[in-house]
Amino acid sequence: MNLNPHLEFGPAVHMALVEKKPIVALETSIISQGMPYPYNHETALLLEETIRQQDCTPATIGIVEGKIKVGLSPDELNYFSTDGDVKKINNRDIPVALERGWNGATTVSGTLACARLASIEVLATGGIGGIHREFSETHDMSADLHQIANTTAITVCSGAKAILDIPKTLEMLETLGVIVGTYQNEEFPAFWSRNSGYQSPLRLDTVEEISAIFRTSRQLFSEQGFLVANPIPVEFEIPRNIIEPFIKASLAKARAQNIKGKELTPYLLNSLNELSLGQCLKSNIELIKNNANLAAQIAKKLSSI
Ligand code: PSU
Ligand code: MN
Repeated sequence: MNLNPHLEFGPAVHMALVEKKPIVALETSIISQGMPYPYNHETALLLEETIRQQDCTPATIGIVEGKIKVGLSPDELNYFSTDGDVKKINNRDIPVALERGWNGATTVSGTLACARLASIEVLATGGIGGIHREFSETHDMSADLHQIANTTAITVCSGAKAILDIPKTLEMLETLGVIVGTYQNEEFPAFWSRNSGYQSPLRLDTVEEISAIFRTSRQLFSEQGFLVANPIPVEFEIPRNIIEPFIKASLAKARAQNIKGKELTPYLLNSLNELSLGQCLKSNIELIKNNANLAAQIAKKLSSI
């Protein structure tokens, strides 16, 4: 057990750590900044339930009054879903949030940093942050990429959000030494769509194969990230030609209103959801659920070997 004074565990996570049972970490930025109420709250509960159904323990991670809470309580999940003042916390913000006693919803980078402190090796999310399409002007590249590279953990996602520059994001993941593979498909997925038009560096067909590669990586290197891209189930996907005009319109609106930095991702997600009449949100929920399910299978496999 980790005795780091900044960490607090929910009772189920505490038990699972003591008994060395499989655990899947979940981020909270997707709840507090990524989805509107009440869908965010329903999704938070659904993800935890999906993980429990695989005999794994969910650990939804956030910062509560200046402590890293690994395994939020039902009341805390409700609070993170409804309070508009919960801050978006990436990896660099954690010490500040703790020192100032904030409540904060962790992004993938923030959640991975906390999961590592708690010795949790598998995380499920929707889409990771990456290199934004206007990178050459803004230099906006999500902190997720560096943190994924520096954490020996498996991040299960549905690729990078299609609002990003997917080929540049893939290039950067290679530069940073991250193992990247797509589950049961050839192409790297584009979040709402199964295919991005870009080949994935690896195709991964089984949970056994994923676990074996991770184990070997862990034996060789103290820090190497592993990104497993899990395409959205076909019945919930939004074809690229349908979503792309919505993305272009949302990016244009963001530019006109000078939306930048931390606000950009939540702004674009919200705009896309409006333009697609809720279809983006529906797909988003389905793909994360699918990722939580795969992450739990991987965590189970890892704990059995
Ligand atoms: N995926 C979603 N919704 C989200 C995010 C991802 O479907 O809200 C969040 C994640 O927490 C991710 C973050 O880590 O957006 C990336 O934000 P930025 O581009 O500011 O690094
Ligand atoms: Mn950014």
